Amino acid sequence: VGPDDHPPDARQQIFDFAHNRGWPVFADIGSGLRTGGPPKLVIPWIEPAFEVGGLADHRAPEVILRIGRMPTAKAFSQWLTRHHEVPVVLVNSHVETHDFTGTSAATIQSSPKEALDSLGDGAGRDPEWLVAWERASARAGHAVATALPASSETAETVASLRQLDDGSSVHLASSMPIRHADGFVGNLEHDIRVLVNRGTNGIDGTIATTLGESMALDGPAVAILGDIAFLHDAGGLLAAGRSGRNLTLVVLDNGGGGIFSFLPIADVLPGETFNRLFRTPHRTDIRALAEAAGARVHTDVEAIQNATRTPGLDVVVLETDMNPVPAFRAAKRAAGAAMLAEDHVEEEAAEGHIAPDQDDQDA
Ligand SMILES: Cc1ncc(C[n+]2csc(CCOP(=O)(O)OP(=O)(O)O)c2C)c(N)n1
Repeated sequence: VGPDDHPPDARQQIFDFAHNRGWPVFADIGSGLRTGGPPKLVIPWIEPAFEVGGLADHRAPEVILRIGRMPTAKAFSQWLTRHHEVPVVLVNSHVETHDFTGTSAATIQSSPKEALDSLGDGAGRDPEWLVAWERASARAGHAVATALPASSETAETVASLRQLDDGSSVHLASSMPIRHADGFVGNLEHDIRVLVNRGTNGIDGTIATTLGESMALDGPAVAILGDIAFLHDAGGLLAAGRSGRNLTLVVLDNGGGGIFSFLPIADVLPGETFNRLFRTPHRTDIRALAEAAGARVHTDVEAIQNATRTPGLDVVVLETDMNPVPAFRAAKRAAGAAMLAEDHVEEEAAEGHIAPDQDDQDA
């Protein structure tokens, strides 16, 4: 299930549909299906599961029902293009097709509710298959919890989300915040609303968008965004400060565009050239800028919960490693290997047949 605004009744229907058939639900963090204590058939580890040699290669599905936009996890769209033999039925209530991989065998142009109703009851149920996925998912959660370096921006994103109270909304910005959260926060007990802008994936207007979200929704509004996205919307920051809305902006300050470190060219160009042309480190004092907009400024993740409980604008600046790649890959490898354990493929996992470096993300 991809990132989309699925209403609560559609979410419940997706859970029921999957439960009746014994299917796992691979849910993007932007799908709304991973918060508020979802059932364990919701598998949040899409990136490691669909990696080359991951569990989806060993337990390949006979058919995929893809609901909504393309999930964020790069490994999933790459898996689809490697597995043309697996038919994908795309359920899509939008006019656009959202199938840039060109892998859908059929499209049902309707809401998930109508589509699932039309698919009838769950003949051919295989409970063992679902249990195997659920157990693999639990193992992945434990593996990620121990494999994530504490100070990495992946861990900071996960910790930030865990600070949020029920009833909050959180905007996950392009480029890395949504990927950290989608990949490694797992399922959340907290009843928070996750908002993402998938499609053009621009870094522009992130603060203004979050301000708009805070006006449309009740409860505290939060954004988790990179330093470049923050600076790109300095005008939105000033408006947020003037608005009087309860807004908390969590800035992952990795000194530039962290996503570009995933590009193959990062390994080829001399560091200085790569920085100048791709990473584009800024020299702006983020805290001073936030204070100029009237924000209270904090520098640790524990400040987030209190900030969301206090009216007005708060900016939490978390300084992280310049290169998010090692922690991201370490977590993915650990989760992928844990999913494979117990599934008659331990030897291959131990031999390192999970390809670690297939995750060059599209900026
Ligand atoms: C409006 C716009 N301009 C340029 C880009 C290309 N772009 C993609 S990611 C990125 C850097 C983002 O840096 P930052 O906000 O610090 O996030 P990080 O990659 O570190 O998570 C840029 C410039 C874009 N997506 N949108």
